[in-house]
Amino acid sequence: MTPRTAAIPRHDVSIAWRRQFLRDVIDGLKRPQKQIPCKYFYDEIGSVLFDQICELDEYYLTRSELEILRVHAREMAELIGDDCVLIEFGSGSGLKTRLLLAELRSPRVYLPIDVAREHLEKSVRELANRFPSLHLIPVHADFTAFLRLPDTGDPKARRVVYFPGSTIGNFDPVAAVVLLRKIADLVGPGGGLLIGFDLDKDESIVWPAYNDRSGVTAAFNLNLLARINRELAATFDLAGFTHRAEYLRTLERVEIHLVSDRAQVVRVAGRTISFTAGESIHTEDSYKYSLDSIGRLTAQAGWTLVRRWLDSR
Ligand code: SAH
Ligand code: AVI
Repeated sequence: MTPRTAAIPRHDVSIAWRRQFLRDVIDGLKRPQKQIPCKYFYDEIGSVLFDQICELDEYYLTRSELEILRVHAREMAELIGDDCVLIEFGSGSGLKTRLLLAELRSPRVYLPIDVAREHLEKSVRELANRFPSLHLIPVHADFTAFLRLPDTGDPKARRVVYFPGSTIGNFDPVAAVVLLRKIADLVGPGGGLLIGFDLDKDESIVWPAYNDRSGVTAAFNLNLLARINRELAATFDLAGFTHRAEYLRTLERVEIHLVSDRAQVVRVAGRTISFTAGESIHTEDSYKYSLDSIGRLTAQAGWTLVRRWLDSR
């Protein structure tokens, strides 16, 4: 049988992506605390590494959220209602998507939005084979920049955004409110949001999730420099940088850095960037929440909490 996917057109909003990547990297590396936005982790290799992270014993987030979905997806689907337009933010491998789609009644159309093009295409191919009657519109875009969705031909259908994985935690609280407001605008009055937040927990659980024994998270972090070498003609020596992840409880976040092991100079697209020994590039934050902080954040963005589900732990 011919895979249905050959006929799935992708909606592409990634105009001038490379130029934006270069600008963000140069701007970020010129700051006193060097930084690179974490959305650039997800090239083809980074997406595979992220999937490996999700399978690590130490990375409790995926397991916990899958448990929540297995137990409660039916109830979630009932609250979403029949005939919805489902829009997923950062759909990744689509594993969590399948559990929700299996319970949804007659969804009109499913629009996964992701910056990782190859990953998006692969997950959409798998979904198309699993849900042959589902209307799929993959959207290759940066959801922080992206505002207009393709016309789905269902102006009256309820729009619901699905945003699992605690990807919201990769945004600082101000940016998170901006993004949640943007989602409210996207779904319109009466629309919905099903979102995953990682709760704050003991350091003995959080720290290993970002410092796994097999070094996959370190490889994921370092791949950012490899990607910059590949795509922006840079000269990062990966052996000269070390992954560092710390749980800064007072700031309610895990901070991830790449630390320069020695004084060194790197060229990026013709520009020179200097590092002192021990200087770092801040590559990601992963915020952890309390039930109160989730309530405050979502209320600030104009959302009313209808229901929440926790895992057994
Ligand atoms: N939802 C999945 C994947 C989470 S990983 C899960 O819960 O396991 C984060 C996903 O969001 C990745 O697939 C990444 O490519 C995507 N992503 C990160 N920043 C993004 C952005 N600004 N715009 C679109 N997709 C983004
Ligand atoms: C996608 N995001 C929620 C992950 C997290 O846990 O913050 C990304 C990640 N970074 C390192 N490990 C996983």
